[in-house]
Amino acid sequence: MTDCDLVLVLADQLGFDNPVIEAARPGVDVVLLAEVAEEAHYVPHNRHKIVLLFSAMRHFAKQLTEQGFEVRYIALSDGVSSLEAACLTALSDGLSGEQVDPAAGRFGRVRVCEPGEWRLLSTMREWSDRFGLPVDIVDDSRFLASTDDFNRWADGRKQLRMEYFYREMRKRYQLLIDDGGPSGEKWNYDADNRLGWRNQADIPDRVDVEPDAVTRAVIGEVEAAFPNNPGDLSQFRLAVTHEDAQAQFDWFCRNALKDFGRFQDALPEESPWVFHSLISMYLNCGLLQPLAVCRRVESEWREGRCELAAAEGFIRQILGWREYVRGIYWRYMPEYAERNTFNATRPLPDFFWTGETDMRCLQVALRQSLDLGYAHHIQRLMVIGNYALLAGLDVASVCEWYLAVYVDAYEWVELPNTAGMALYADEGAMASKPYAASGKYIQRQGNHCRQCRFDPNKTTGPGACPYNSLYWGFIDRHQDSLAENARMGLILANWRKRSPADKTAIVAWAGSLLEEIDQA
Ligand code: FAD
Ligand code: DLZ
Repeated sequence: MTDCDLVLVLADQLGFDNPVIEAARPGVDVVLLAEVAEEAHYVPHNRHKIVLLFSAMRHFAKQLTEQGFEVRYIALSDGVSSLEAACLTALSDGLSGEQVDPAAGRFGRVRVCEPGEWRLLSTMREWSDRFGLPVDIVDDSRFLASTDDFNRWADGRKQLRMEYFYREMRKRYQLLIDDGGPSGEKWNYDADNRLGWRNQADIPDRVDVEPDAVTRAVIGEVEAAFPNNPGDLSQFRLAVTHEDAQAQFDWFCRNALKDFGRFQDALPEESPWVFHSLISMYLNCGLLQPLAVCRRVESEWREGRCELAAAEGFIRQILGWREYVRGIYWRYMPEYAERNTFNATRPLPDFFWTGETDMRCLQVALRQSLDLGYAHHIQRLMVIGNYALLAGLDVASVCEWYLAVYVDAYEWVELPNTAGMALYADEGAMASKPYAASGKYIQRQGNHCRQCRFDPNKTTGPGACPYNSLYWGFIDRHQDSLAENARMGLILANWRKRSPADKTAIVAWAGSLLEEIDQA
């Protein structure tokens, strides 16, 4: 058996902290990167995502070569269908004959860092038999809590709640900790981070990354190969290298972090990104590292450049939520993907793929999601997700839509956020209550309603904001199961004390809206 490893690097593992890259030996092992149709087609990925990954892969391959690695790069135009086929192609390099035996080639072993999706992991577990070679699937050490860490924390708890996990993580990494306790003596500043948008601050213009020659070539190839996928590539401005991703994050720290906290939940009509960081797509594919990002934001606070509420709010998202959702995903997969608390099965309306709806907040959020592959958290949760929850849209279809549309979407992070947080389909594993809200919430958080033909102050009749009756219709439909949740008590009591005539009218109006969705 030869000593040479074939080291497979997936498109979302493009960092030098990838454990199989850390262990790879220049001059001995061969690193394989492969652009393959199967990964690009299993959902209709946003073209921004495909361009980001393919261009970042090509840049990373060049960096690896410069560091002395032998790199085997399979491009989309090579027509290799799957990651398995890509491995077989590379394992068979130099072999000839009709029945090529990969085990007879130059490699003694395949190594890969575990993927971020159950689908791919279960396939990879069969590779060793198929290749006739050992296949090492190495733990993904790029996260701040391993799946074992998370399970140790979770085992024996009656309920899992992000807040308690997050506190442990703060202590473990000594982030925002002073004298053994939380900096500022509070663990969580969420209550300071919920301002609605009333033009209180200037939203800074983002600094674009101009596509270089590699990216321009990839854009052309992706436009030709994926003509029907969402994504307006004339607007592609993402970083595709570690340096440019770092520069984007530096820009955020200098220009937007100070306002990130208070406007974290704001819904302004005039900006897709508000004061958000736009780094999830880089963290998720390895162009930025989560701990470095958190430490930098802590130092911005310690050096007086932002308030504690902004730094804590930001660090909580990465050290808390990002790690927590990954823990939930691996703890409960594969059955997690089958959960459907409210038996929601209504087909996804076509406007999810076109953005053609008169509900202004939803139209803005859908269009930017389709065109740019980006929407900030409140758009994903309280505009699109909330609509899907209230309308009882089919859980699997909604999850597939989220996985397809966003540049940062991989199942480990998309599924718990969509099925768990937005749709409450996971029987409360992620969230303590459904994030259901009426049009009043959307009105409070932003300025979309001013340009909308629907009135958030009306619940029934022509011109009434659909979120209102759908909200009460949802509460009415699920009142028995919601009654088991103490946090829903007040809302249920409000509904139950309304007059029978009111309730009948609202439920009937909601029913007519649902029929419209079914007939569209
Ligand atoms: P910021 O608001 O600037 O936050 C900073 C960082 O915190 C993000 O970059 C991200 O890495 C992390 N973060 C914040 N919230 C979460 C969260 N709930 N879960 C995990 N990480 C978080 N995030 C993804 O990375 N991929 C997804 O596919 C994805 N799908 C989502 C689906 C739904 C229904 C919802 C409600 C949320 C989803 N999120 C997802 C989480 C969050 O909306 C995005 O991470 C965030 O909007 C990315 O924009 P940003 O980088 O500007 O984030
Ligand atoms: C998302 C994606 C796409 C579009 N294309 C590729 C690819 O051609 N090659 C590859 O290695 N990975 C790709 N990916 C990312 C994988 O789908 C990702 O590794 C899994 O979803 C697990 O997170």
